[in-house]
Amino acid sequence: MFNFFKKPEKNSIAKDGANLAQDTQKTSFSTLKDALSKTSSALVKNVLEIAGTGEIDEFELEDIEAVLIKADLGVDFSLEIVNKIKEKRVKSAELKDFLKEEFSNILNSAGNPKLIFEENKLNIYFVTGINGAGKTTLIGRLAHKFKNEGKKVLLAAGDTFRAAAEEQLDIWAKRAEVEIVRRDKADSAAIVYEAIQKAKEEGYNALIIDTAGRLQNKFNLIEELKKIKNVISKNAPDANIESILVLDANLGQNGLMQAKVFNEAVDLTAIALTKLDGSAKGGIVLAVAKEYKLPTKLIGVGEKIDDLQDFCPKDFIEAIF
Ligand SMILES: Nc1nc2c(ncn2[C@@H]2O[C@H](COP(=O)(O)OP(=O)(O)OP(=O)(O)O)[C@@H](O)[C@H]2O)c(=O)[nH]1
Ligand SMILES: [Mg+2]
Repeated sequence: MFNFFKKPEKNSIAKDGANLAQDTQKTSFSTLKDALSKTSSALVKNVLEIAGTGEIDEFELEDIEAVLIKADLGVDFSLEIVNKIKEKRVKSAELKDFLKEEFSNILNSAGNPKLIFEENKLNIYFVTGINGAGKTTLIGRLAHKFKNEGKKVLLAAGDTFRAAAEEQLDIWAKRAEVEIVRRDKADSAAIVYEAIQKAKEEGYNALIIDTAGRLQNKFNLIEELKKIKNVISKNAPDANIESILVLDANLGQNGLMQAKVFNEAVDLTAIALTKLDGSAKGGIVLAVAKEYKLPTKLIGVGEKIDDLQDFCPKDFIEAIF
């Protein structure tokens, strides 16, 4: 008979631990796979279907190019891929592996996809992006994640533009149980200055800065971002700085233009792609990697507090193929 009181075997606890780790991994991978299912059909499934079997002919190549462009890979990159298929005489049966390798190469060439955190240093995460991209939500989730990892986290409510923006960040601060610097209606660069001083004096190791959503064509708002950037580099010259552009995956190609404008203003080091869940335009990850050599480091795959994932190129490729 089964004995409930039997002592666990010596290594069964370790084994359960391993299973648990595996399960967690599996869950986040299946969340990723679900989130990317539309991107996968738009990008991979459609291309493989067009290629059919045997040789890939001229007409099929044209259709493949159209599908790649429609899947937000960008015109140049799509053309480059199609030309390579032609030159290398890739056959239908080889197409999947060929694309996997091309996509992996692009993602790997964009640089380290890991969000950098340096121990014994102040780490500043400067978060920018257009209205509604998902900045504040991302900051709340990042704060929650950092807090769980035992980091001392401070938020700076640098969005003094939109009504109730500080209040929204405050709610996230409470939820994540982290501190916040907010001064209603003050100048955002002044708030960032104050937050940096506090972070330095009180030994915080992660400062996350929220900024106002802005259209990339609004000159004065972009100027304000440059001002904040100068405050950071002047007052925290030794800090590790990640300059993160938050892109809404649903906007697809428009993200490329945003990356250009924000990169010129604040020297981006990372992309965070939100709302991948339900979007068919996840191919934008490849386009920004190709065009601007900007690595995607974080992805939003749902609306829950835990639905922020570190971006892993290998998992992304596995999930879409
Ligand atoms: N489905 C989904 N929704 C998300 C994700 N990230 C953010 N959102 C939603 O997008 C909306 C806008 O998010 P915010 O974080 O307020 O965006 P923001 O960039 O701070 O916007 P502004 O402050 O107006 O510039 C909210 O309703 C979020 O719940 C995601 O990964 N998936
Ligand atoms: Mg916001």
